[in-house]
Amino acid sequence: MRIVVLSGGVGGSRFIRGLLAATAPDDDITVVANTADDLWLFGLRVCPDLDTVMYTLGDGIDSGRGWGRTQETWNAKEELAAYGAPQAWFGLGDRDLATHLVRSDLLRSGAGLTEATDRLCRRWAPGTDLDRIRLLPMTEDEVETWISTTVDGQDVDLHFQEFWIRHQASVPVHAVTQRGIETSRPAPGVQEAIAFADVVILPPSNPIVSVGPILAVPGVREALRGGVAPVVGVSPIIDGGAVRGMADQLLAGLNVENSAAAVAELHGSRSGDGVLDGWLVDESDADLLPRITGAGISARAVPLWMRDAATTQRLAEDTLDLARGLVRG
Ligand code: FO1
Repeated sequence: MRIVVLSGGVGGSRFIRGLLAATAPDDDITVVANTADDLWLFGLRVCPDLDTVMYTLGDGIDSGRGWGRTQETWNAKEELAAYGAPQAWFGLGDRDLATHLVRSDLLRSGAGLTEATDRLCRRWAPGTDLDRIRLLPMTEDEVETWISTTVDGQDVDLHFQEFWIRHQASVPVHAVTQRGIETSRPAPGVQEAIAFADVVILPPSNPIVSVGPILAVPGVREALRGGVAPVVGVSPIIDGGAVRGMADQLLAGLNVENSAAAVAELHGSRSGDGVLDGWLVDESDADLLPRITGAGISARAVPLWMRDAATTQRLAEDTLDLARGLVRG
């Protein structure tokens, strides 16, 4: 089976682990990761969602934090703070720093982000889950999510990472823009992977800043809508709250109702001008099923909490099961 997953960082990576447990070794899994979280930091290109997928599947992740490296130290970060460096708010770990140095070196030498990602994965893949997937950036062009907000009475635009890390998503969200998205192109292999897929999955990643940007790269929606693979998503909202991160603040800032049904409607049904064929909600949201099916999206209520390997594998199996029932002619 050929599976494509359009993934953000933490939630998407956890789901992919379950998907690997739920599939056979000869199943072909391509992960298209969000790159709109990326930022320039002290001259280095940092790609949080690509790194989170790579570290999680490559067993280098600090599973407590859900991002960054295990056995991490923060000497460089402390020294940067001592110098009063303006971006010292970013959690730049000493081990993680090596990833940004190697990637930035590759990019400077003319490699695209796809090749740079491939080169980094060669270290992590052998003998790990990362070896069973192909990790692609959504685009090789620079796209960044910026948040229009108000800080100390001043209207200001913040890079998403500054909004999330420095301000802990505690400032108001007036608008979310993906700078550069209009002229971005799908990375090599993305449209082909979607065209040849048997199923495309939207895992429980943030709909605004993780899945949203991938769908917004010109050509991706068209590939999904034109492809034969059913597109099935897993709600990142359970019982009116984000499972993790700041999806609820972002949805509220954009006047999108904080519910599993509203996110499904945001992505839209393929029978309309959207991309979804199926949508999974948590059992606590079963009352939303009629609203979702009414929007032209097949829906099921299943346990959505990824508490451990078994529940995560079960969620992946439920996702594939829903997709099997939707195979399109
Ligand atoms: N998240 C935080 O909450 N604080 C941090 O200091 C932080 C640093 C960081 C460094 C590298 C990296 O790959 C991810 C990092 N993240 C941090 C997570 C990151 O902001 C989010 O995972 C995504 O960008 C949003 O999904």
